[in-house]
Amino acid sequence: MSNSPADSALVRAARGLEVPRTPVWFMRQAGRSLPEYRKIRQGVAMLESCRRPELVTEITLQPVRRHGVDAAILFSDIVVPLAAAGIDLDIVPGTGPVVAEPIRTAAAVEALRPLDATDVSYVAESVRLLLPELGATPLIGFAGAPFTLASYLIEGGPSRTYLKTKAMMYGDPQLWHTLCSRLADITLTFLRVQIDAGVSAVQLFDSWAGALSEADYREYVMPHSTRVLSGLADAGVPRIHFGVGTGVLLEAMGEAGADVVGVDWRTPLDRAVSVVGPERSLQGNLDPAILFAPWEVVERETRRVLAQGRAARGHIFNLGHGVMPETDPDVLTRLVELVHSV
Ligand code: 1CP
Repeated sequence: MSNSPADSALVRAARGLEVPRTPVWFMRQAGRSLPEYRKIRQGVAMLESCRRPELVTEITLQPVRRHGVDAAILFSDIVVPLAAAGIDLDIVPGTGPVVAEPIRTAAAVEALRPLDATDVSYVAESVRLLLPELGATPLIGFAGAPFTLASYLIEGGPSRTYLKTKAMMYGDPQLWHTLCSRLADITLTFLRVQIDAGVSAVQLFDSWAGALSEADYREYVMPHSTRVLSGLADAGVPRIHFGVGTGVLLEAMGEAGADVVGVDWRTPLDRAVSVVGPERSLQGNLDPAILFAPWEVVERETRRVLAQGRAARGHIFNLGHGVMPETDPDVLTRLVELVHSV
């Protein structure tokens, strides 16, 4: 077992197969919590760094080397395919993605062009450089789901309330569905590029879908995420579907076509199992803020997550959301050792 990425603990747990130990990786494991990341990123803008395969390779490998995690996640961003499709946007330090001309009209939606695989050839190249370096460690590819991408395009940047997003969703459902349908096409192309280049699993990030009720999620969002996930059903790699604050959406997010449902820290994994059912695995869900508590607390909470995860057909240990930049990387390394020892 585990001499190829396709037979790794991560892929096996995602499929509900037996594993020698619970696989663990961290969302945002490559990033500002690592001094070696901060150093190598000096003087290179975020989007530019995503377009340099040698840099992507090095940054993607950093947390694997340092922490001994069971998977790498490609260093990129959910807005990379949008920029590649011609949208004028930037990732502003301390803020996040900022869109020069937010998309709020039919004309703007019409102007959104499809993504061609050649627009993101640097992503395929990065995956190809990474595979021999990673050996048996699986590489996770990812993309943003239509709702989360739409929220950045319509708001023009990060938002707390999603007011403009919801204004379009409720006020002009036809335009909303046209936009999300185009975003689903972009996401599907972006994920296929990564799968064709050799990633072993994919994660669809619908980080902000938790802003919606279940009924609205099912009506306005789920058809588009389902098209993405079901479009990859025969691609041969497990599909992880994640969002934050999605306690009431877990059932629908599983139904959308996920092999693994990602759960944030608010919903205990044993409760998530009773909602998601026995046909899917779970990923999660230690509160990233717990890593700032004394080690005894980290250990107690980690053991609780692992115990609750046993209710699932397969469990991939992760945080409930991304690593915070202020996190002590040594705590992450110790956490990986703990998960492997239980
Ligand atoms: O200069 C920097 O270092 C900027 C910080 C940063 C980093 C390291 C951003 C800006 N993106 C990234 C990389 C990134 N983004 C990864 C790398 C792989 C890894 O996990 O190690 C991934 C998976 C993402 C995906 C991403 N980008 C998501 C989904 C995951 C999540 O956190 O929910 C989202 C919502 C984004 C948008 C984004 N990009 C960057 C920021 C600060 C944000 C969030 C802004 C907001 O609050 O809305």
